[in-house]
Amino acid sequence: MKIAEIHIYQHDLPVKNGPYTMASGAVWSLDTTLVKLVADNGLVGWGETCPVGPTYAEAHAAGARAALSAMGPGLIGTACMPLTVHRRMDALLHGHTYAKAAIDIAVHDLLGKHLGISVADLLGGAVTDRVPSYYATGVGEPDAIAQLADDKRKEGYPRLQVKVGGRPVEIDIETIRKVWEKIGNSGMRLAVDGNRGWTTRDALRVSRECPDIPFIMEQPCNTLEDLQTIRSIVNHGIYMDENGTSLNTVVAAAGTGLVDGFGMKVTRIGGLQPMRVFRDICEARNLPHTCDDSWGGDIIAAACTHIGATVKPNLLEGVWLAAPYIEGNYDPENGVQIENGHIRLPEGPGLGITPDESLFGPPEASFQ
Ligand code: 0XW
Ligand code: MG
Repeated sequence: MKIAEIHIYQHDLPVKNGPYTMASGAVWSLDTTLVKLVADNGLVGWGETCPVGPTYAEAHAAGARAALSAMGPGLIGTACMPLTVHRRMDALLHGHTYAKAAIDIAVHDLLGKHLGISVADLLGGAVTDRVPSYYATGVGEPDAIAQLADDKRKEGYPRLQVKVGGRPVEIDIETIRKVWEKIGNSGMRLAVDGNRGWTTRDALRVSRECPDIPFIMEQPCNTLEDLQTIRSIVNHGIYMDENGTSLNTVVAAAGTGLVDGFGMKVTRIGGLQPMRVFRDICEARNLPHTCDDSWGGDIIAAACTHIGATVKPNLLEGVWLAAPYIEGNYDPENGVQIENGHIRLPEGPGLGITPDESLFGPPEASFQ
């Protein structure tokens, strides 16, 4: 089975009750990119990549489509095998993993359909069909975030991620304390995500002023050097998110004990092929991690859920989806949903999603 056609679509995803606010800025609507691959046997596979605005990571929406268009002609005729396709993409363009991920996801969808198995089984085998999610708040007022935490606990989420940073650290400390007053005795796990927004001084202060609250600090500061600086002087576990840009960084961070776990994005690492390697590195080192993406609709949501379903349960920190912030689904029948804080693994071969193509309009670029 070979790639015969590539179609690239642009689609807007407005933020429900927006904006969504992080230390790096507020977003009102996200610009997502969809890729449709048609194989020489007529089968169709879908991929997606959706940076959460231009300042969260070294990725932006128009950049994804430019990179995909640069690679498009050179991918026609390539065998629909994940590793083969990655090597071909690397021969055509250096870096730009978040764009390559859309092709990678579509190849997994195609291959799963071809073999008649789910993407989770292609990735090693699902261990569950009910995948735990976690809820991520935006940066907000302490009382409002504490109330939201309580609501999400009642809804059944096993884990909460509270966003902090980009404002006086005293307000972050007040928020953490108020959230813990609500969820402290419930068993709900807590991550505090600085999204690179704290100085090392801020991280140290938060850790010293909250010694009784067992949260993990997710990407508290901007750089790897910052994480090295605070590693031995804070009393809280540290997870890497935005700095985990490649398998090379992950191997170094896991191998040197720089972090206690990861927040990982399928598209940032380059798609499901590198994500399964990341999963296995984490399992070898006994490191917990999430399986997320920065944003996106049903295609991304399904990809994250399929890989999440294969993670050793005690190491899975949850699969985050943008679904609570998006109106509607691409697939009106089998769209991915979060119910009681958990996600049902889509059924059927491949990703198990059949998008309503009419939502996307005509492709921005096509290659065949
Ligand atoms: C909570 N997320 C998974 C969604 C936003 O894109 C940010 C991200 C994170 O953990 O940084
Ligand atoms: Mg994060």
